[in-house]
Amino acid sequence: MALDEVKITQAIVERFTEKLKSALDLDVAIVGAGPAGLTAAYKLAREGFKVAIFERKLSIGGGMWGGGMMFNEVVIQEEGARILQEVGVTVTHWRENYYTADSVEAVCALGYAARKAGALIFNLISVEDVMVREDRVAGLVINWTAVEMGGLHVDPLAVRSKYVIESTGHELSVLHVLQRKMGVKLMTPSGKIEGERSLWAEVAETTTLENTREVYPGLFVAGMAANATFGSFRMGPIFGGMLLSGEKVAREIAARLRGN
Ligand code: 48F
Repeated sequence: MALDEVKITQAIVERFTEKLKSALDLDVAIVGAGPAGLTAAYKLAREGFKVAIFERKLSIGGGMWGGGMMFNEVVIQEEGARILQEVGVTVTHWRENYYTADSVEAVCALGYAARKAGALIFNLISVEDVMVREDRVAGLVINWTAVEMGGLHVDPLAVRSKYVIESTGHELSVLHVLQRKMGVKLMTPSGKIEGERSLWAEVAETTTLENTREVYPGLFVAGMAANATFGSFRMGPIFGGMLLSGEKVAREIAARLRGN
């Protein structure tokens, strides 16, 4: 049968529009498709919640893609290895509590698991602000990354969600906007973003989990963004904490959504 370029175009436009329409009213909107965001999306979608991730870049995976300094292997501890194995990644024991995985395989598997569980993943869309109601975050303000990169004056669109997860890594881009525009008191020791500290893997891995929590009503931080919020250390290319953080934030939000 003859191929019609306009039908190809129609198919893309219609299908994408259906996808975007179904993401306008969510249980959980996730900002950033790094390992923490992907794990959270997978776990929440598997429980039947309506979830979408918005990722600024063309590719998902955030800082996991490139392993350590472009050596495309990641290190995880036994606790985090369980999550990678759950989504089908081959995890190999190195020594003591160090396990390794191919970073490309890990990103692909996490993304595939999240999609197959029902989470929507939108790449090339940047979150430029949040939507607020009274003293609560009530959704996201989104725009094309191309608009952001071009510095174009184009108004954004909005997505409603019961909860937002910020998993934007070191950048912590959304919370910075909320703090700057709303001058709100965050649930941190100083009431403000505490800021990320230099490299200390052992402490950083533990605190990532402790810092994975609600920082403003309706807004949770996960992954490296959690440590940047609460003033903890960076950890370099060890990823167990990121995966466990995604799992924890999913568990806590699921409990709230179920009214527990
Ligand atoms: O940085 P990233 O991988 O965050 P993570 O899941 O994992 C951190 C590790 O990669 C590593 C580390 C631990 O071993 O220190 O850095 O916490 O992924 C964050 C994603 O968020 C996207 C960004 O492009 C990246 O893919 N992102 C950041 N700001 C926005 C955004 C935004 N405003 N809108 C949409 N996506």
